[in-house]
Amino acid sequence: MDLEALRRYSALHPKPAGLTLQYGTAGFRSRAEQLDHIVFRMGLLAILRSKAVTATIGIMVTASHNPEEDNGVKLVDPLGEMLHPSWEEYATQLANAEEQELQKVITEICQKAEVNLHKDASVFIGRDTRPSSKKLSQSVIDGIQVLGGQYHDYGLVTTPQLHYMVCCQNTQGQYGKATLEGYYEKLSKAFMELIKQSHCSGENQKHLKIDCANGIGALKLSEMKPYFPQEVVIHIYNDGTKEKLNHLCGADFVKVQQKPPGGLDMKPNERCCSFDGDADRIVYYYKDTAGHFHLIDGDKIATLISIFLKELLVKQDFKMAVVQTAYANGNSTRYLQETLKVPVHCVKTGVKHLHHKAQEFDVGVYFEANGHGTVLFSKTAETKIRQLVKEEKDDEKREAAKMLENMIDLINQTVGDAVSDMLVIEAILALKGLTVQQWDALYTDLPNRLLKVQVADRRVIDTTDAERRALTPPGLQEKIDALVKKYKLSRAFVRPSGTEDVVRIYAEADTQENADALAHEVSLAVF
Ligand code: NG1
Ligand code: ZN
Repeated sequence: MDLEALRRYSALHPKPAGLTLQYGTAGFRSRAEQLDHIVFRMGLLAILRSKAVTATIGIMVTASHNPEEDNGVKLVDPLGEMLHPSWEEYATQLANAEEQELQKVITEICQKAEVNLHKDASVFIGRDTRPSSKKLSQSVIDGIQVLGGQYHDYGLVTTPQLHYMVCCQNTQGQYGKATLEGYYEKLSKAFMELIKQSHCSGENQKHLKIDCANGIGALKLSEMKPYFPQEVVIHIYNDGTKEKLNHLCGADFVKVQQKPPGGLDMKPNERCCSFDGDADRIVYYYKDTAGHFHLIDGDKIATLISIFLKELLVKQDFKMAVVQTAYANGNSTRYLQETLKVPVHCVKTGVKHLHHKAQEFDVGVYFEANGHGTVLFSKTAETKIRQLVKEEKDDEKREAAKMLENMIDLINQTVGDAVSDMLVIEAILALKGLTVQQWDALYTDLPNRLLKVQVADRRVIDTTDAERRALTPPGLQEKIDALVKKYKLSRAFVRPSGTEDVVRIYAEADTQENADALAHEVSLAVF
């Protein structure tokens, strides 16, 4: 380790006195001006991680759906997954070390994680469109250079594109080519193959309006446009040329506010969707002829995909399951279990938990209600499907296997991906001849409300049972139980956010008034 370089560069990226941050559900998130030392140090950590696992590691500068003034950084592990939980603690230690302790902390990490500093290292970097992202990604490079290693800066990319690149690189191209063209070609080819098998699609069905949250999604969709087949005509709104990132628009705004984004003019029955600021989430919606807004969230996306896959998998001996979090609408869980007869599992909030659980099945569909999700196919399932495409004699079965194979190639299995998910959804709607209204009508969401409140210390709330029950502070769960009992079809829970300094409150009940009242009452109980 070049100690002189470490001293010199860390002095250029000083840690504000008294600031402590934690590697949370989505890495580090904070006001951008507090993050320079963090990203520099994550550059250091990415090199250590790369040396530890002898693979390329990704580092993404983004704060997703959070306000434009915020920023964040997270590391991407070799197969495009989130950073291994055992390293989150190292990230937090390195982030919070005083300058004079940096070398000691690095040495400790090397000892604990058996990192050989003489090994090669390689890091892929990406960033979103925030004004602060470019400078922060330069600081990442400073960190990389201090410890020495190769890097490739992809510049402006969506979060899932960076995950894809890392996976391609570490699988020697088996997952695809680690370039943007490679990504566009892989997705568009699979999409075109899939919709070749569809029969319908009137003129109206072709059009899709997309709110890009004034973020990176707009840029990347524009780049991808030449690859799109005529069957899909996309119209991009909130492209970042006029308004601020995530301001009154984007998937998180639409989901939490349960209303359409600004900047998108929606006619009755038009199919619309919103990406979030780094294009890893998507929600759909439409307005009916009476002017009522209908949200189609991650739960309904998971349901649509499950229906489609279940039909194709019917003759295979594959185990399929859906993974949700406590935020999943109660009626989605009921529909999946009781009508569709698909096993459903509930895990803690955070993509890493969903992804991990979904890996247990041949086909694991996971979605957060907020629209972050994907489908994982086990190696065995994938090999079998690809083999059936080549060898199956029965035409119908071979066609089904072909569709599954194209689905495998279309879905970004590394992480939730708004572009890939959108193409999956568009393909399924076309193949099944479903309108957005028919999709929405699969089940009716229970009225619900998501609130957030600021408390002195959100960590006083400790939860259990996939965050559905509070263990501490004492007495809180009993109060929530008593409040829930007052309403019909009701459910409520609280948990500390992993990305913001707030406590989140979720409530469901038979009517919107009751869901709102229950959420409000629970929020008062939290203080
Ligand atoms: P927190 O802030 O921990 O609730 C939010 C989302 C998560 C996940 C992360 C990462 C909700 C209720 N929570 O986490 O599901 O997407 O952000 O972006 O939507
Ligand atoms: Zn995001």
